[in-house]
Amino acid sequence: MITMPKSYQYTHAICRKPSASIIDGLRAVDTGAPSLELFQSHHADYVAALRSTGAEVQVLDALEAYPDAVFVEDAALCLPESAIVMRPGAPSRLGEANEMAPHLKGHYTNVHQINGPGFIEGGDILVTEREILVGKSARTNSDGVAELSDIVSEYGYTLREVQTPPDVLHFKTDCSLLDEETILSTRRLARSGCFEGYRVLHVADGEEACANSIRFNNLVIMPDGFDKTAEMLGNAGYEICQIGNTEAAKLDGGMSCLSLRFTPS
Ligand code: CIR
Repeated sequence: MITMPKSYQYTHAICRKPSASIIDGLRAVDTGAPSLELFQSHHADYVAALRSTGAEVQVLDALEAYPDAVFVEDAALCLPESAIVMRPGAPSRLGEANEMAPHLKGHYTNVHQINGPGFIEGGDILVTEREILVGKSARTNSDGVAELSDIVSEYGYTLREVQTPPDVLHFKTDCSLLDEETILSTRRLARSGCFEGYRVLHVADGEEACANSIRFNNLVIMPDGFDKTAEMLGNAGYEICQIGNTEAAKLDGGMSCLSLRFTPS
């Protein structure tokens, strides 16, 4: 029997439209307000790319009360057996998790919740075929990781706590899964040794901002404008799809942040 790789073969995704309040989204460095119109256009291209692989993509309405709610990945972790509603470490994003919970209940019988006191955001979680890596960061602390670990161990997963590099928003800001064995990573993250035992492909020097890409079914979806890395991945045999990301990037967002990707079992 052929088993499908659960870490990148998906039947479903959930996205959320950007809201006009996106101009108030969190950012480490202010490089100007994102344009809602351009963000909407990039978002539509992103949803179309997900759908082009045959997945069913649910696009939720914009949430004006939460400027960062377009970055749905941070609100939940979706495994085949269950969904786990996160507890974002950014105070302005805490309420996004409860907004996501009812949508997950539409797909899953088992929906768990991180209740605290710890914090954890989905952007710090990389699910590979063999384990779940969680980077501690300014948004994710040990208590949050421990609470998640207790939940996922019920389903037989091994969780490994690692460290997001200093001044990097999320663990997956700096890495992506490409296949069962392969991780795309910045050199600064790979240097920590957290990917020992995996094949690591490094993003090209100066193209660190494309480390946040996603493998979604047949595609590697990357932000546009990182041609050296795109060429390297193409030569390595991956099917590349590049999507405009200038507006999300102003808010430290990339390809993984814009969707929850899953195959409920
Ligand atoms: C934030 O700072 O929370 C948002 N402006 C960006 C979130 C990006 N999410 C992600 O990397 N998973």
